[in-house]
Amino acid sequence: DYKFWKTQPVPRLDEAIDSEGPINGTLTPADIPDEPLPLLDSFEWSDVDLDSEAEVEELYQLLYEHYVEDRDATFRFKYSHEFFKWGLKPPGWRKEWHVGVRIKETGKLVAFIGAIPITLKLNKSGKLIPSVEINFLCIHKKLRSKRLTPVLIKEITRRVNKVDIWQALYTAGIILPSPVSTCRYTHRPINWSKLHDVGFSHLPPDKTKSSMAAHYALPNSTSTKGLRPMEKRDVQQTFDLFNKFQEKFDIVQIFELEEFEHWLLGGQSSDVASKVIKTYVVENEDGKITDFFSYYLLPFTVLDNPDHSELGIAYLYYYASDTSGSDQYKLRLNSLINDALITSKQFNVDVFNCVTSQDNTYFIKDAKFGSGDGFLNYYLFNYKTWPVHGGIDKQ
Ligand code: YNC
Ligand code: MG
Repeated sequence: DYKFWKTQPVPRLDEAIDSEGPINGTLTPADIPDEPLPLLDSFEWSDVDLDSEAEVEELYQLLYEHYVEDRDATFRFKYSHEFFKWGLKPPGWRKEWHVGVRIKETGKLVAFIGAIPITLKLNKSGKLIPSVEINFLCIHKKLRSKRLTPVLIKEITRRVNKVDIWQALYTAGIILPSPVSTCRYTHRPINWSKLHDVGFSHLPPDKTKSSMAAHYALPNSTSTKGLRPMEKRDVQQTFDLFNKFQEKFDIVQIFELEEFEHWLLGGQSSDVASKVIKTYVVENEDGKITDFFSYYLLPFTVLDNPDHSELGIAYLYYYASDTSGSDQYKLRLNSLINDALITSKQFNVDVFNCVTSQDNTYFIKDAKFGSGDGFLNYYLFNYKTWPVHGGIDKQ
């Protein structure tokens, strides 16, 4: 019955949305307590210092053992050190938004919640909303069901409110009050045999293993003329193309140029660029960037399997094409995505995922993505707006 969520500024599940705007719009930073929320005596708050390799490793270990699993506990997300640098240290990041809880006596990190600054734009009204995105909420398995989550959420809310930000975006697999949008996960097998070996993909009764592998086989080289990895010199042109393309979606994130470079090229970190985020542009004969696509790498740990310990996974991220709105757009998008699949093979990707957001329904079927059993719900904190079909356009 959502004992905690009932007390928060979010729409009830049965609530009919009849207006748009903040749910509680009356507070100022001066109204917010200066001190952290109390914790049980044996625990203490501790900001995780992501500039310290040792502390990144502590966060890595916490999530490696205790973060999100699939329904049957066969797989668990395996976030890398580089992924934390990318996902938690974009321009404007704050150390006090990397909230840890430690056991006082031993110093062991047992819980985490993170926030990063973002700007949301509602394209229908043109409203810009300074917000945070909340991610990486994780509690050690031995401390589950003790109502620590509400404390973590209230504490990060306090810290965010203190700098005069009152809205947040977050996603979860579970249903909470109330999703502004819901997407389905879809999966495009790249290495079908391995997916079958680890129990991710199943052999249909009327098929053979080799026919399945053949069905998903991809050419070795890409087909789009002028396709190449994005470089720093492409940032401005790609940014302009992206901003124009994003206007068609109801709710989007707005980036500064520097943020765009961080999210699409990994910012200054070459480790992030090599291990996490992959972006390709299409440059035409006149040197104009006409299209781009990107995806990030986030493997699963395979739990309890004698032959495999890790599954390579790519997630489709942002893309844009200047053919959007024309008759060629659907075809163009299909060949771009097909090229994305092909390029991902070199990064040991076993399955390529996307959700049903953006214009993804234009290619999901033709590119052989299959519906998964997972859903991704998108939530806004302290903001009411009409439900969005096809997802918020973000990672
Ligand atoms: C969840 N994922 O409903 P009620 S996603 C939000 N997001 O409250 P306890 C969640 N709330 O129903 P446990 C949630 N999961 O009584 C549970 N809850 O109102 C709610 N898993 O707390 C739940 N990471 O501590 C209930 O639950 C209350 O010990 C129960 O811990 C939950 O990062 C969890 O899936 C998820 O580590 C931490 O199971 C734990 O079970 C765990 O007794 C594996 O909590 C990892 C995992 C979640 C990934 C994510 C987004 C989080 C968004 C949080 C909401 C942010 C709001 C905006 C704040 C900023 C505002 C500003 C401005
Ligand atoms: Mg708990």
